[in-house]
Formats: sequence, C-alpha cells, structure tokens
Amino acid sequence: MSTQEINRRTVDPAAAEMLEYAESAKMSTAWDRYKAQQPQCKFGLTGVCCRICIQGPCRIIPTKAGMDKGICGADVYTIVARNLVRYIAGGASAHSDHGREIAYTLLAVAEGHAPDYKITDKDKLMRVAKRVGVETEGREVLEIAKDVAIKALEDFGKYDHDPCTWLYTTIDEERKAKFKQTTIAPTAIDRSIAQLLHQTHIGVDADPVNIIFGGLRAALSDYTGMSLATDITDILFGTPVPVLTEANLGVLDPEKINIAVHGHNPLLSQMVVYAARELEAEAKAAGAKGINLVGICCTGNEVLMREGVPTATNFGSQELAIMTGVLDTMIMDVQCIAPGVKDICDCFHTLLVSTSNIAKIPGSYHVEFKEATAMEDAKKIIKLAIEQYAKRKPELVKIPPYKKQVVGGFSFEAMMDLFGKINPDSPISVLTDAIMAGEIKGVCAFAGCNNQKTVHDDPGLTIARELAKRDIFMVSTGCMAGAFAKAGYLSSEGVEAYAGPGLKKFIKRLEENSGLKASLPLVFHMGSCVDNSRIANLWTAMAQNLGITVPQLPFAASAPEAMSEKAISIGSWVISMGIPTHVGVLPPLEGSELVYGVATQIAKDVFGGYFMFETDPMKAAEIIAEKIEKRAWKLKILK
Ligand code: XCC
Repeated sequence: MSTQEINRRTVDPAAAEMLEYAESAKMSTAWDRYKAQQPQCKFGLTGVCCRICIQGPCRIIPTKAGMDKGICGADVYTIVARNLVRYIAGGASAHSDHGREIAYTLLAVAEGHAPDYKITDKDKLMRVAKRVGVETEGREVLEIAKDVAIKALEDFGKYDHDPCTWLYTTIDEERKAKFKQTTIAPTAIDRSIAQLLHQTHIGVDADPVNIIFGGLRAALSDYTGMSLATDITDILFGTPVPVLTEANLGVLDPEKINIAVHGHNPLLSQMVVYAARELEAEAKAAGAKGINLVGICCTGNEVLMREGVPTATNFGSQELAIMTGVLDTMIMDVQCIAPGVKDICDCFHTLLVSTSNIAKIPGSYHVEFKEATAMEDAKKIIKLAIEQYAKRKPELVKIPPYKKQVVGGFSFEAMMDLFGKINPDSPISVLTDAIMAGEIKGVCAFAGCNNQKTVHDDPGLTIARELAKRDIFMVSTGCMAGAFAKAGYLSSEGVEAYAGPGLKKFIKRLEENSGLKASLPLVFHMGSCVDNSRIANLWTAMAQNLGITVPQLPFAASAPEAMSEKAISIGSWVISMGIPTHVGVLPPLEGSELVYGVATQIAKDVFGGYFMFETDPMKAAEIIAEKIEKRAWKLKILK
C-alpha cells in the first residue's frame, strides 16, 4: 500500500506508521488481505448464497428464471433471514459461553475448587443475589455465591418455561410484557441457540418473520449471557471505578518485558495481572526494568476497567503491536484473535501463547489454563515471557511514539456514584434532568469492532465528534472504546476539543463534584462487549426515572464498524430493547427487501428499536442525532 492509501485506510497515526513499516518489510496484514479479497462475492455480500445443505451452494438471482429460488424451493427472503439469524446464534454462543465459564468459576470458588479466585465485591454479590431471588439473610457469603452461580447456570439450561432470570430481573415491566407478547423471551440460553439452528435447518422454517423472531430470542439469550457475565465478573474481581491509564502502541515499553493479553475472558487476564505483580523481581533479574502488561480487544478492556492496564490496540490493529519488536508474549484466550498474528510473530521473537482448548492457532505454544491452577498457569506464561525477552532483536525495535491519556472504569455503579455526588437521593436524575433541561440532548452508546470495510477507527471518531458538537452524552464499550482511547476521546482532551457548550457544562459539573483527581472524558468507557449489559442498565434506569418506556427515551446506539457475529447479536437485542441502532457496515441482508424492511422499519413498529444502516459517518451522525433529538422533543411534550 502507498502512503496515501494507508492514510485513506486508518486514522490511527501509530497504525499508519506500522503499516508503512509492514509495507517496506513485506509483511502481510489484514489490510493487505482485505485488498486481495476484492471484489468480494456479491451473493455473499447481499446474503443470497445458501449453504445450509450440501445440495448447495444455491445462489439466488431473483430476475433469472429457475435461479429465483434455492434447489429446495427456499425463497430469497428465507435464505437471507436464515443466514442472518445464524450469525446471531454464533454471537450468542460466544458471549454466553464466556458467561458460563465465569459462572462455573463462581461455583468453583463457592465449593473451594478455585483457590486463586475469591469474592472481591461482596456488596455486588448481595445486590445480585437479592435481585435474582437468592436468600441472603443470615447466610454465609460462599453459600450465597453458590446459589447465585447455580441460578446463573440454570439460565443456560433450565427446563421450565419461565423467562431467563438475568433477562427478566434487569429490564422493565413494559419490555417484559413486550417480549412475552412477541414470544421472544428465552427460557434457557442453550435452548434458544439450539432451537435457532434447528429452526434454520433445511426444510424447517421458511417464514422469514418467524425466523427473525427466533433470531431475536437467541439475541436476548446473548444479552442474558453477557448480563450474568458482567455481574459475576464484578463479584469475582471487583466492580470497576474510575481509573487513569493510556492507550496506543506508545504504551509499549522498550525497557520492560511486554506482555499483551488478547481476547475476552477476564478469568485469565485478571490472573495474569496478579501473577505479573508477583514476578516483577524475576523480570528485573532477567535485566528488564519490570513487566509491562498491555491489553488488546475486550480482555484488554476488562483489565483496563479494573486495573488500569493500558490498551495497545483494538481489533483492527492487533497484528501491528507485534511489529514493534518489543512484544515478548501475546497471550490469547478466546474470540477476535486473528490467526494472522502468528505469521507476524514468526517475523519477530514474540511468543504466541494459547490457553483455551477451543482456541488454538497452529504453531502457537499452548498452556492450558484451568481455574483450579489459575495462578500457577498464569505464572508459567509470564515466566515464558521473561525467557522470551532475552531473544528480543534490538535492530527490530520500532515503537511508534503515540499514546493518549485515558480515564476509564465507568461501570454502571461508577456512573451512579458520579451522578450521586450531585444528587445522592436520585443519581440517575442528574442525567435525565440535564436532558429535560435541554443541556444535553440525549445519550448515544458506541459499541463494536473494527471492520476492514471502513477506514480503521474513523467512523466512530467522526460520529462522536459530530454528536459531541450537538451536546449528546456518550458512552462506549469494546473496540470502539479502543478507538476513542487511542484518539484521546476518553480524556478531557476530547472534551476541550469537541464538546458542545451544553455537553461541556454537564461534564464539567460532574467533574467539579466528582472528587476525582483526573478530569472527565468526552466518552465514558463502560467496558468490554459483554459489558454492553451495563449500558442496558443505564437506559433502563433512565426510562424508569422518567416514568417512560425505553423506546421513548432519547437514547441511540451505534456500531460504526460492526464486524463479528457477536456484534450482530448485540445489535439485535439492542433494537429489541427499543433502541434505534446505527450500523456503519452493510450486513448481508440487502438481498431481500422484506428482511431489510423488517430490520429497518417493521422492527420499529413492534419493538420501538430498529436498525439504521449508513456507511457514511457524517450522514450517520445526522441520522443518529435526529433520532435522539426527536425523541427528546417528544419527551418534553409528553412531560
Ligand atoms: Fe471483537 Fe470484543 Fe468486536 Fe472488538 S468489539 S472486535 S467482537 S473484541 Ni466487542
């Protein structure tokens, strides 16, 4: 890629510098491979290629006689709907399986089989226990923890027909009624996913609307899995509070042993943080100045939120961290680890360590991570990294000098603490009053990934700048939070540069009352992708406080670079909850006008939330702002 092309494909200065380097050193990255894939198959892009049975693939051309249906007779709307919801099944499986591991660990802690873990946040345990109907009076903490863990595990496979506990204890009455009426309330996570795969098997459901409703049921399972994952992770490792750190490749330290945690599961990354602290002396004995842990993707977000571990890159630029020549070990757990990282590791001394039995990359070093021996396993990996440090090649060291300050750690509870400094009796009123007074217009939540189909990091940054100007309060999770972190939007730099007068006044008022040493950011980092449940808690609290339904709330969501199946799954439950959701990449559903219409229009009539597909970030910002402002205007008339 030429310099101009690189600058057209990323706005992250560190990524641009490393891509120049990759070009000169002839290392192939996702950027090159995306280019090599062009033009991408139009059948696949529009969702009209059916590979559900092996009579296929059937590619639908509606205008061509004989090719307007699949061999089995499936219409294009059936095919597009089936393909779409199978993404949701994949996403819900990933999120919920992550949640299941966390729940099993809580059970193991309660039963004494996981000696390296403990209950860190007892208050949260009590709050969650009460909420999900576990008796707390006069009982030991571990007894309560056991019942909470079992209750969570029951949400995966219970046999009665009551809706999942973590869904129905975290949403309002109006949504409960809506999900019941539309029959999309899952009764068990695993069942809804298995049923969806069944429903979309050859020769089962051909009705696109029914298929989509099956998809939404699985999407609400996705929510259920992430909601319990967030709760129990907080119980085990602590509920995040504001924390100061940094982001971008400049956080790598040439004088320290650099270890990246990459993936999603905090059971590993959190243990790596503890182990690294204990092995600091060994690192120094090896000649380094210490251990420098950095994060990539959502496990990075987890340890940023709780421990202030700096973020090195988000999904799009993960390979580039290795090219700095100072990353001694990359530890992977599950999800979003591009297999391409191994090829780059081979060009340097970086050891790639896999830890999960369901996530291996050929050639990587495997250390099986078990909850029973967690600390020992984490220490083993860190010792490998210390050995690796000696193999570093000084002539290959190249760290782009870019990093920005980050203020993160805004769990729902931390947000309420912050608001509670102004109004202790009703913290959430601080946010809703500011909306009613017109100081801020509403809220936009950013989530999701990087996608090579966009300019790396640009859509989220552009939309956030535009919304900031229009006084819209913003929160974020996932790799979008990574993009904001690297650009300085998670610090006061963002406020000074982009906030409109109302938003600035609001943030400054929070800041003056916060009692925090750090200034507050333009965008509030609420965590990893599973922590989108925290954002759902926020909108539910706002709606309850205002005495309205979620679909009436001036609240929108945006996934400017949605990429993974998980992103599709999240987007689907977000719209079911009543939130208009922008997606900056066209998902494969343009092949059916009917399915496209359900996602963008019919969904609005039924759920109040709907998708807004717009690839131009400036136009997307207009659309999102208009939706929020319209809802705020209606709300003021209503009140
Ligand atoms: Fe993966 Fe969660 Fe997407 Fe980033 S944002 S690319 S899913 S790491 Ni969730």
